[in-house]
Amino acid sequence: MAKRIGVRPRVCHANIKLEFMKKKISLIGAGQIGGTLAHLISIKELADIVLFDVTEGIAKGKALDIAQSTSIGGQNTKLIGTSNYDDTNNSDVVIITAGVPRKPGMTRGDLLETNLKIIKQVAEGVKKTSPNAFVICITNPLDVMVMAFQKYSGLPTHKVVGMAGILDSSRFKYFISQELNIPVKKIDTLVLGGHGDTMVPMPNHTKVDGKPLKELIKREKLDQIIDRTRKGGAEIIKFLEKGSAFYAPAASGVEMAEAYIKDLKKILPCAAYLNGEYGVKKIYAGVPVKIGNKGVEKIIELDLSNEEKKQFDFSIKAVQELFDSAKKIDNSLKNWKI
Ligand code: A3D
Repeated sequence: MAKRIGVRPRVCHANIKLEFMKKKISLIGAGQIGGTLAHLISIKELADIVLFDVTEGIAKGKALDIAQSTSIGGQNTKLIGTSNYDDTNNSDVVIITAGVPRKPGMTRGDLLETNLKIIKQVAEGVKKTSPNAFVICITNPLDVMVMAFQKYSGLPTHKVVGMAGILDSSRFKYFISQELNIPVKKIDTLVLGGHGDTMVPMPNHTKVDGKPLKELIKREKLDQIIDRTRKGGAEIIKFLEKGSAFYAPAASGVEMAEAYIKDLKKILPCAAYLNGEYGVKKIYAGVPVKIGNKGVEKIIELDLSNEEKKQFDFSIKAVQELFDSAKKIDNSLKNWKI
């Protein structure tokens, strides 16, 4: 297959027609999030899509269904479903959702052993077929799965990121908008740290229509919203009984892919590799990053208050402890160096 080199003009017929080569996004895992990602990406015509799953029928069935929906919307997006990694060759972006989701009462850490094995298989497939891709991991437990993927695949750290901060921030923002009866568009906020119960919503860095959040909300109510944000995933799992959230996680993944493909240089909270930033070394955790066509182009270091730094460090400790558990499950993770 020809090497993809981004936008390339092609000449057709007698008239010179410039047709721009589309990007290619491969979705590893065609379950709830994978299918929703494919649908959103096709609606936006962001790229051609390969839906990959070990259960081939799911990938093929969803790809065909979404492809048929483009006849209604008129989108020019190609979709295929497959269980063959060769079909994902030379993807520009790979989004990983392969793995099991939580059931009611489970923590993300309970998924560690099962999903670690799956991420190892996925990393081998992606390394062989799309070593130059921008890889967004969504599989839980998020921060540890991103680290494991990076270590198994050997892809550069600025091209391997995790999706969590956008989702956690979207939940925080939504709850604030509901409480204050203000459109979400007018709220700027973010959530840092690991994607778990120790995540760090940042009220001091939250503005509502330009005003500091703390001037608009009582401490007690704010604490309730922070707690609900931290437990946002579990709240949905409890309602669904089977499976976990997928609409907002997929929308968050698409925002990251779009920032990369369109070189938007957007600042987004993502699980990124820290090598000294925020006083932390050799670990992935949620921080604001600039995403453009080189991947993670910059880690944005915010001034944290003492309390925020304490919470951030506590969250990092939780990520480190879970990664230590991963090393006990797979010895090969011990010897990896970034
Ligand atoms: P689900 O609908 O079960 O889809 C997962 C898919 O992965 C299934 O279709 C499986 O067949 C497939 N799969 C399993 N093993 C492999 C493999 N080796 N290679 C390729 N495909 C495989 O789950 P989902 O889409 O709801 O969730 C996927 C993951 O995302 C889970 O681990 C969730 O916990 C996680 N998740 C993360 C967030 C974050 O914010 C980070 C939010 C919500 C869900």
